[in-house]
Amino acid sequence: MGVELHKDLLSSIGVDVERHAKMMGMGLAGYQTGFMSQPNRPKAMAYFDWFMSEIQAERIAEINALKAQKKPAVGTFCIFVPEEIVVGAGGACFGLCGGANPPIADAETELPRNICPLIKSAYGFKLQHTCAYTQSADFIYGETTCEAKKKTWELLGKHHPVHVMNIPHMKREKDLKMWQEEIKEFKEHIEEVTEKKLSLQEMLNGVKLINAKRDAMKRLDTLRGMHPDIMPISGKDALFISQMSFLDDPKRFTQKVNELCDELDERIKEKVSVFPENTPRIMVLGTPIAPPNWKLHTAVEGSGACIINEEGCIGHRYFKDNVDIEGVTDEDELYARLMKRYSKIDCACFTPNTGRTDKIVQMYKDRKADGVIYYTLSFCHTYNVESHLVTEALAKEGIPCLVIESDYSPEDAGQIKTRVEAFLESITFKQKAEAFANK
Ligand code: BJ8
Repeated sequence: MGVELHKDLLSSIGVDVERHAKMMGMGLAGYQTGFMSQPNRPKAMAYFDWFMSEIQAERIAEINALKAQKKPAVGTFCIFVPEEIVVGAGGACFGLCGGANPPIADAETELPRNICPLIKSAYGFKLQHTCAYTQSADFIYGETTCEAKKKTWELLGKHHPVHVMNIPHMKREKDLKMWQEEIKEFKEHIEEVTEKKLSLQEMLNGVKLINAKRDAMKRLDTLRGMHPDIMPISGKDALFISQMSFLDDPKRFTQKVNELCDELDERIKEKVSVFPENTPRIMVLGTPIAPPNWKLHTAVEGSGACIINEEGCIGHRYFKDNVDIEGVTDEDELYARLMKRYSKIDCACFTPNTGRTDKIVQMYKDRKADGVIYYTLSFCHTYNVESHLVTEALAKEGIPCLVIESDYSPEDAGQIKTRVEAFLESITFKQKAEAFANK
C-alpha cells in the first residue's frame, strides 16, 4: 500500500506514522466494504478507487514535491478559500481531514465538547499528527464564518500557521467591498509564502483550471440527478468524487471526472441504471459531509433509495458558480470578479439567506426528486436554525422532508437507518396514493 512506500516522507513532515497507518487501515477497510462491493459500478470509478488507496501517500508526495519547488500548499475547511489564486501560483489547495470520529477525544482536551464534530475532528487530527494534508500545509486557511470556527483559529494558531480571512455575514455593498480587499490580502499572503510576485496571467490561468473543474462536476451532477428513470452512478460514489475534489490535483481530477461522465453518457443511452425503476430519489441538504463520514448515504442507499445530489459545500454549493473572467485586464477587476463569484455561496452563516431556500425548491422540481433529507452536524447552529425556514418552505410546496442531526460517532447509525426507512415508506405510500387518485 502507498502509505508504506512513503513512510519516510510522512515521518519527515511530522506525521505520527504508526497511528496514521492504523487510521488509514480503518478508512480503507470502510471504503472497500462500503464502496468497492457495490454492484454494477462504472468502470471509470477504478481511478477514484486508486486515488483512495493513495490519498495519504502518493498525493502527499505530489504536494510535497510542489513545496520543494517553493509552490504554496494551503489547507482549508471551507469553500470560501479563493483556490484559483493558490493554483495560479502553481501550488495545491486541499481540504484537511475532518470527517472522522477517533481524533475527537483528543480535541476535547482543548476544545469544548458542545461544538460541531467537523471542527473537533480536524483539530484532533492536528493534535494527533495523523492527517498528512494538515502536516503538509504551509498554512491553514481560516475564515470568520460560524462562531466555533472563528474562535478555533486562535487556538489552532498555537499548533500550525493560520491565515484568517474576514468573511462578512451580510452581503451589503460595504461588506462586499471589504471582502474584495480580503481576497487581495490573501493573494499577498501567498506571495509572502512563495517569496515571488504572482502575475495577473498566472491568476487567470488558475481561474481557468478551477472553472474547468467545476464544469466537470456540474456535468456529473446533471448526469447523476437529472434523469428520473436512470441513475447511472450511486449517490455514494458521486459523494466520494465530490469529497476527492478537495484533495486531488485539479487538472487530473477534471480529466478523470470527464472520462467518468463520458461513460455515464453511454450508460444513459443504453439505459444502464445502478438502481431499479421507481427507486425513490432523495436530495440531501445541509452541512458538509467530509470523508470518511458516509453514514447517511450508507443508510439511505442501504434502505432502497438513491441519493441524487448533495446541496452542501461538499457538493453543489462548491461547483455551482464559475468565475467570469471575460474582459478582465487588471488585478483589481479580477479580485472583484472573484468576490462576485464567492459571494454567491449561500452558506447559512449569512443573514438573510433566503436565496438558498428558493434554490432548494427549484432543484427539487428540476430533478423530479421524491424527498429531501436535511442533514446537519450536531451543534451547527447556523444550519440547524436555518432548517426551520427551509422545512417550512418545503412543507408549503408539499415536499416530503426528514431532518437528521448527527455527529461522527457510529452509535446512531441504527437509529438513522430506522428513521430513513420510515421516511421512505411514507414517500412510497404517498406515491401509491397519488397514482391511485390519478387513475
Ligand atoms: S461555506 S457551510 S464550508 S462555513 S464548521 S458552519 S458545520 S458549525 S463548515 Fe462551512 Fe464554509 Fe459555510 Fe460551507 Fe456548521 Fe461546523 Fe461551523 Fe461548518
